[in-house]
Amino acid sequence: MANEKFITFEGPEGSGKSTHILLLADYLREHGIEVIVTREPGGTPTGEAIRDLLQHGGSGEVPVPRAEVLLFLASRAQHVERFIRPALASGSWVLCDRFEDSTLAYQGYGRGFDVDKLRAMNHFATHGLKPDLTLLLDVLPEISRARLLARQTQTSAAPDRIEREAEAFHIRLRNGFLELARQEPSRFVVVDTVGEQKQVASAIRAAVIRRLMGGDPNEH
Ligand code: T5A
Repeated sequence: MANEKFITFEGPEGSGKSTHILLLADYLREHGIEVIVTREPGGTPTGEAIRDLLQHGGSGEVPVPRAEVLLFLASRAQHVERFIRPALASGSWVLCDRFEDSTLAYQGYGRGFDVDKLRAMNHFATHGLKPDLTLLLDVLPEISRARLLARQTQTSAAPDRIEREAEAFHIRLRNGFLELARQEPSRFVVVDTVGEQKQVASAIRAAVIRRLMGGDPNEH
C-alpha cells in the first residue's frame, strides 16, 4: 500500500509501548502493510548482548553513566545499519520500541548529560536516520509504578536497574519526553495512556492514519 515508514514508540517504563506496538502491527498487517517490530536496546545479536550488559548486569559490573550512553548508541548503530535500514529498503514498515528520544530523555534529562551533545552523538550512530512518526506514550510516574508493580507480582520478575532509579529521575525523564515532543510537533504525537488499553489503541491508530496514511480515522 504506502511507502515504507519508520515509527518509534517512546515513553517511560510501563506506559504500554510493548503492548501497543504489537496491537498497531496487527492493525497495519490487516490493512495489507508489511510490518517489522523491533526494540532498543536490542534488535540484533550485538544489540541483545548490549541489552543484557545494560539491564541485567551481564558482565557482573554496573556500567558507569558515560559507558551507558555509549552502549545504548553502539546498540543503535548496529541496529540501524544491520536491521532497520535494510528492512525499510525492502519496503517494510518498521515499528521500533524506543529509539533516539529515549537516550535524550534518560541519559540527557534523566542523568544530566548535555542534550545537544547527545543529539550529535546519536546522529553519528544513526547516520541521520529519523523516524517518520514518534508516538510518545505518556504516563504519570505513580501510574507507571503501579503497573510495573502489578506485573512484577504476577511474573515474580525483579525491577531492572533503571526501573529502580529514584522518583525524581522518573519525573525528570517524563518531563524531558514532553519537552522533546513540544520541540518537534510535526514528528511527535503524544498519547495519554491513563485510559483503558482499547481507548489508547484507538488513539494510536487514529494518529497513524492521520499522519502517515493520509486518511480520516473515522473512515477506518
Ligand atoms: N533506555 C533505553 C535508556 O536509558 N536509553 C536508551 O537510549 C534506550 C533505548 C529499556 C530500558 O532502557 C532504558 C529505558 C528502559 O529503562 P525495557 O525493558 O525495554 O527497558 O523497558 P520498557 O521499554 O520501559 O518496557 P516496559 O515493559 O517496562 O514498559 P512498556 O513496554 O511501556 O509497557 P508494557 O506494554 O509492557 O505495559 C506494562 C504493564 O502495564 C499494563 C500492561 O498490561 C503491562 O502489565 N498496561 C496497562 N494497564 C492498564 N491500562 C493501560 N492502558 C495499560 N497499558 C499497559
